[in-house]
Amino acid sequence: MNDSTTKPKTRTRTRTKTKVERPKLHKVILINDDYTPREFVTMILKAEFRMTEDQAYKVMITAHKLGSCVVAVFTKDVAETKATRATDAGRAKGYPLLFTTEPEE
Ligand code: TYC
Repeated sequence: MNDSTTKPKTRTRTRTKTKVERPKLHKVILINDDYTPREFVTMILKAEFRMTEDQAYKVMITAHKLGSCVVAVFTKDVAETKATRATDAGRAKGYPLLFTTEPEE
C-alpha cells in the first residue's frame, strides 16, 4: 500500500482579496490667541482655504469665542501643508497664530 491509496489528495488555494481603504481625512483646526488681529486671521483663512469673507469671519469669530474651530478637512498631506503655510504666514508678521491638524474619527 502506498501513499496515494491511503491519503486523499487536497490542495490549498490562496485567494488574494484586495481591500481599498479610503484614506482618513484630517481636520485643520484654528486656535485662538490674544494677539493676532481678527482681520489678519480672516485674511489668512480667505487666502489659504479659499473661503469667502463671510465664511472666514464666522470661523475666525468661532475660534475667538470658543478657543478653536475646525476650518476644513483634507487628506493628511494637504491638511498638514495648509496648516503649516497658514501658521508660517502669521509668524512672518510676528503673530502667534496657530493652525493644527488631527485625524478624523
Ligand atoms: N483673539 C484675537 C483678538 O482678539 C483674534 C483671533 C481670532 C486670533 C481667532 C486667533 O484663531 C484666532 N485679536
